[in-house]
Amino acid sequence: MHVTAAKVIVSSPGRNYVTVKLETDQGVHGVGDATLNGRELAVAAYLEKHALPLVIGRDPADIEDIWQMLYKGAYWRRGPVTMAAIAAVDVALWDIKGKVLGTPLWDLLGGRSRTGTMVYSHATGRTVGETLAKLADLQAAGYKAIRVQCLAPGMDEMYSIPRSKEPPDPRLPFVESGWDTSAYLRFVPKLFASAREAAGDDLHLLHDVHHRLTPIEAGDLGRRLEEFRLFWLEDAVPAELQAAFRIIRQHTTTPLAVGEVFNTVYDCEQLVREQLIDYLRMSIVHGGGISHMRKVAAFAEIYRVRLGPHGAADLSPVTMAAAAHFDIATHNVAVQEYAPHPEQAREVFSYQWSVEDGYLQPGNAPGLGADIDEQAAKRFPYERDYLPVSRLADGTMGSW
Ligand code: EZ4
Ligand code: CO
Repeated sequence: MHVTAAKVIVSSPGRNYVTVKLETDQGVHGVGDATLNGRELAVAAYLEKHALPLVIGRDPADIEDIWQMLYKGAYWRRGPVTMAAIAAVDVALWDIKGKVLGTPLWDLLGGRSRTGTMVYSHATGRTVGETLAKLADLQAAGYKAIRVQCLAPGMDEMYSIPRSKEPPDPRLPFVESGWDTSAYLRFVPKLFASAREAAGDDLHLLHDVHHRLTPIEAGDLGRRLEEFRLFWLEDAVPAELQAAFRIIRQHTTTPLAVGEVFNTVYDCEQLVREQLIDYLRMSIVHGGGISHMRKVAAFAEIYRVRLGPHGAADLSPVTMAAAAHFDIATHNVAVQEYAPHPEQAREVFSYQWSVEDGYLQPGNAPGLGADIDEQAAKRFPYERDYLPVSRLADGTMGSW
């Protein structure tokens, strides 16, 4: 058996997605997600011009060897563009293997470790009232874990809060100005006092700081949130400096999560080995695919670190399919982020996974149980889009 064609499909059904499709001489094909939000075409070019020509003619059964060939053979290792490209090929190969063997991926990965993977959804609002109303709706819909985000007083825009106005020039990043650390730090404990009171004791509450604090500020926030018993505090600081988490750990027992931007195990090696975090947020699409994430999970398991993979809407339904299989099979997965995709994505992607009563289920179709409709994808051409950038009140560039 060999790969006869390898395509990159870039489409924008509500937002941009980059999808790899591998075809074989046996008529079986596989798909993988390569979306890197705001830098989509770099991955598409990496795949089209450099990686995919190396995959054509190979036996798709040899997943590990193809992974190693793409990783080591490039000489230039790691990085989000390279690893998203490798991930897409890897997932498509696992999809083909499952279809050839007539087996869903969760079965190939060792069978079920749980009956369903708990997901967390997002309660987000511009006011506390609006946020608590969403929290109540999601709780009523059966979610067991909910991330709570709300605009702090005095700010008019904030990450993950719906925009109040559109960018002045859609070709440029939307500038989110006026980030005020002290207003945010004063506000968040009040928000969680209200959220815990409204939600009761059983619901898991999460919060994402989105890389905005210094280590000592993060330690202070974590300490003041302890009484509200968060499931986790995410991305409290930018994580290029893994040792920074030692400072946070010295000050708080609030569980810490980080890693949605990590690409390989080397990005979290110190965090895991020193047990500086409780949850690792790496995803299949940005973490080198199923093959690399299996190694990451096994390494984390030794140190009692659990996984809570990234699952924002910029991770396509194909990544969510891969996650559904990986999560149910992997012993140390604790929770999976889940954000609904734009409605038009259903016209381009078909998939078997589902969220039922707050749990993610992979379905029983052979392989991934997900596919792309190439004709439908053509109706949604790529649209240039950027992530916002953040500025402090005095105009200094901040972290987003
Ligand atoms: O900002 O997916 O936890 N989720 C997040 C996301 C990320 C986006 C970046 O593309 O922080 O909303
Ligand atoms: Co996040």
